[in-house]
Amino acid sequence: MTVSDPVVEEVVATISRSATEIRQGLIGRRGTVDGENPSGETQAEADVWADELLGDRLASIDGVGQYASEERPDVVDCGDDPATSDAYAVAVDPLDGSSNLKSNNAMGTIFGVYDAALPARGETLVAAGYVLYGPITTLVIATDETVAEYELSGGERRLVERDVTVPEEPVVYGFGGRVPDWPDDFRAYAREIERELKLRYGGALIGDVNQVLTYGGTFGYPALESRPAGKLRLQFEGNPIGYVVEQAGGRSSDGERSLLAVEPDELHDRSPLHVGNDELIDRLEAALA
Ligand code: AFP
Repeated sequence: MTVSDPVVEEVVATISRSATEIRQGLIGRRGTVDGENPSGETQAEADVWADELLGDRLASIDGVGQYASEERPDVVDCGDDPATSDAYAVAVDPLDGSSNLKSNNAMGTIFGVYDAALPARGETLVAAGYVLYGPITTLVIATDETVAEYELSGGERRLVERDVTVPEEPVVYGFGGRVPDWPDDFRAYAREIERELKLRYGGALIGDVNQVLTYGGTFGYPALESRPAGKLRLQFEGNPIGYVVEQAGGRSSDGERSLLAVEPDELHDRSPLHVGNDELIDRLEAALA
């Protein structure tokens, strides 16, 4: 099943074809480099390599006017300005969860296709999704038509679910950050959820969100006492994941409103991130009100 917009389909096909190569390329790139990413975090060799590989390929697609990555300080202009043309801007977290590389746990590649110049509100997304490097390499793509899941092998993608929806009954939860760093209102909410659902927290947003899409529940990386904006990046993680979960019938929130409605100031803005079943996000927002 291809995506109807030809430029979006080319972006998705490029990421899909690159995923097998990225997975293979993780071997031998598990160390860290001296540099830091624009968020001040240590970079794995694989972070830099995956960003260069995807950047070159995505920036060369006709119809892609901007490429931006969690690993690069600035937007790369690579075609018509999305602000004044029908070109798209592609934002990528090339390797989400790279600290899981050392421990050989799940990781992902996240992408968002914005019909606007970056930084942009999530409401301007026309497609978003992620590759999950798990036991099987899978690809989830959300458009305004549907959310579909594919298995990837040898650069090909095979459709396994054409209408992914968040299950009605929540089963799992995962909350990031350290418990003593949680604000009291969030901690009270978390204590309720912990008594109702099963803990699933793997340290890579993509692995944890895929649990929520598969079993129902909620994932959150909340505002922290030490970091009121939380840890995760709006353009590269919050918006794409918020779009996927909302298109799958769930909700997203920064604690007050849909992540897709948050107005960014800077390309690397962080935001508290909560996604999952409607009722759980309603309760979260009530707890933080
Ligand atoms: P890394 O890419 O540095 O491993 O960070 C992964 C991440 O951005 C996101 O994928 C996780 O949900 C979150 O950080 C985990 O953060 P903690 O290490 O604080 O639990």
